[in-house]
Amino acid sequence: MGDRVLFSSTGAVSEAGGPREGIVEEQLPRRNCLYRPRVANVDLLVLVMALKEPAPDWQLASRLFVLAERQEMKALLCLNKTDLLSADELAEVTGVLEPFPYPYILTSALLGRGVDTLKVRLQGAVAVFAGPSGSGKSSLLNAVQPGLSLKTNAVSEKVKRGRHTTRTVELLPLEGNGAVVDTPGFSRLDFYDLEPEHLPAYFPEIKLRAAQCAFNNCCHINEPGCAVREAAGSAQINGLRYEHYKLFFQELLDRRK
Ligand SMILES: Nc1nc2c(ncn2[C@@H]2O[C@H](COP(=O)(O)OP(=O)(O)OP(=O)(O)O)[C@@H](O)[C@H]2O)c(=O)[nH]1
Ligand SMILES: [Mg+2]
Ligand SMILES: [Zn+2]
Repeated sequence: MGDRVLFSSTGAVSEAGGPREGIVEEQLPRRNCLYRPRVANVDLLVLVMALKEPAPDWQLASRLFVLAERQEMKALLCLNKTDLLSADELAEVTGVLEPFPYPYILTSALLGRGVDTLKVRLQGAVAVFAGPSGSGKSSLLNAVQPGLSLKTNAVSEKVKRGRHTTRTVELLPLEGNGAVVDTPGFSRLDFYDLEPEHLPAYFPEIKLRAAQCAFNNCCHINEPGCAVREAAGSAQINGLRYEHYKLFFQELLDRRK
């Protein structure tokens, strides 16, 4: 899905207003390709994370952003269901997230908050919506373009988790210019064939700082003179993001053993 092809039209129109008939001459090279879901040529990865019901999973967010970096996709975070939080609770969350290396939008699919900003971001792009089940991916897309009429479902009363409502992956054209892919929710994400040494390149804020480390092969774990470790928890590097970096680094090391 999402592949670009060289198409020569034979001129005939199949049905009234339907697509033109023709021949697919050639599949053009893929700029990138996500494996789960399988979508090629994605410009933008939109991670939809609910702030409540279900509770946000920041580690999963960091994992997905590593994937986006590896695929050279731009990334955007939608913090959804803001209507379920008080102003104080919201300020607390955004405080924990600062500094954050990716743009984020505070949204409420229910109230329409942030939807116009999201619309602007989606213009002219092929965007994939990803995130946990029940976070509101389909609801947000319906708010962006009501004609999509995507199926949504209440999260379970008891465990406050989503019910895996979206089950198929579909490329949906947007009014104006652009397309979106709604995807099924997930809660686990694996790093395929990633070497621990390459991990710093996929944390933009770490990559930026790494040039100032005393050793140029610094892994930013416990080396002396590590500029990354020094900056963690400051205005340069979010402390939580650095914890995720260390966790992923160890995970990749353990896997190699
Ligand atoms: N209060 C509130 N509820 C929301 C918001 N966005 C979505 N919901 C509700 O959350 C539930 C899950 O929404 P969905 O859009 O189905 O979630 P999803 O991310 O597409 O879930 P899957 O398809 O299972 O991955 C629905 O009951 C929505 O009405 C929001 O901004 N605020
Ligand atoms: Mg859905
Ligand atoms: Zn370092």
